[in-house]
Amino acid sequence: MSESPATTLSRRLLLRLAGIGSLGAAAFAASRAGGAAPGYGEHKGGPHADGKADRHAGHLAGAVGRVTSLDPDPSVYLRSFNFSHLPAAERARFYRETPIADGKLLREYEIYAVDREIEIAPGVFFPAWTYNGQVPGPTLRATEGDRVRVRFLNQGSHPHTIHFHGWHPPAMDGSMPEHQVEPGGEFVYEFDAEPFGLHLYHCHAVPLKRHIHKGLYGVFIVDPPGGRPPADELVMMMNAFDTNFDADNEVYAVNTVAHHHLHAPVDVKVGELVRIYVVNVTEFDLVNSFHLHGMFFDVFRTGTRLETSENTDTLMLCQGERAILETRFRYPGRFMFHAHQSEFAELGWMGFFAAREA
Ligand SMILES: [Cu+2]
Repeated sequence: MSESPATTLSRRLLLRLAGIGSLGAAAFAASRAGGAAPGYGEHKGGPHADGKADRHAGHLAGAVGRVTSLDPDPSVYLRSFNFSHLPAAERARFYRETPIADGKLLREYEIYAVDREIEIAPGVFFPAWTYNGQVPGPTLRATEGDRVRVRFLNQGSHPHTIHFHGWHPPAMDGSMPEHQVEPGGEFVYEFDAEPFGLHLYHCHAVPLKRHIHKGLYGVFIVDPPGGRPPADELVMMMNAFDTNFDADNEVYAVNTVAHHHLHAPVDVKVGELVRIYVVNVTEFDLVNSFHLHGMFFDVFRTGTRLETSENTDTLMLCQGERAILETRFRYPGRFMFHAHQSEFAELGWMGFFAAREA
């Protein structure tokens, strides 16, 4: 959290190179982008008669330009559960469900680790380690009491594991030296899904902070036996990237791509129940937070109770903590959401909801 002058310099340097942030980067980026309007909002800067960019343009926060590739697309990840974004035939390769006793399901997954470069901000490519080629990994979802069987194949260049949060015996923990799956190897994790709640999974090979922050993490949702009330459901992983490997993050986001939801607001309907599964996996910073403008939400910490414990507009989460948020949009229009750590917001962790009349 505290920054040495050298750290600050490297962050600011990267800001300029990436065209992110509010500190004078706008003029640089506008010239690079052929004068396209930087960032977002109604207040657009433009060239003055003397040819210099309007200094007000520098007041805008947000990534300038767009990433060249959205694969995977954070807007798709947002509402994808158990590979639901894939065509049926392709999905069946990675996810199958089979009825077993007492109305429960056997849920079988194929998860593979693979090295892959991903674009996390315009022009900023990160050499990620991924589950199934995506960061975060696919969202896995079961109902309490279901049997979960995950075939894990390590096609990456380093030893990896999958460590699930939830009840399971030690042999399924994916955390000990003997649990490491060597490149080319595989392992089958199997356990009953419990307790109901919002959990996560991540690699637990050493050094742990490197394996997690490189991208090996995903969301694991366990629904209560009776389910939750119908809602528009969204998954948001608060993550960040140390692009110069100095154990400090340069780019922040929900779902990997800096400021993605400034350009592609999250569509929601006025009056409809919206449920957000928020997980913090941010490495190197002690806390992260979720702040929503113009409204409040109910909080279900770890999702392990059906009664809310809190109603707020700002939620703080340590690494590994998570919470289910529920709210209804009262008014149509744009609502900003972001980390309440201003620096994180300016470095990518900021977006919009766009609420429309149903
Ligand atoms: Cu790993």
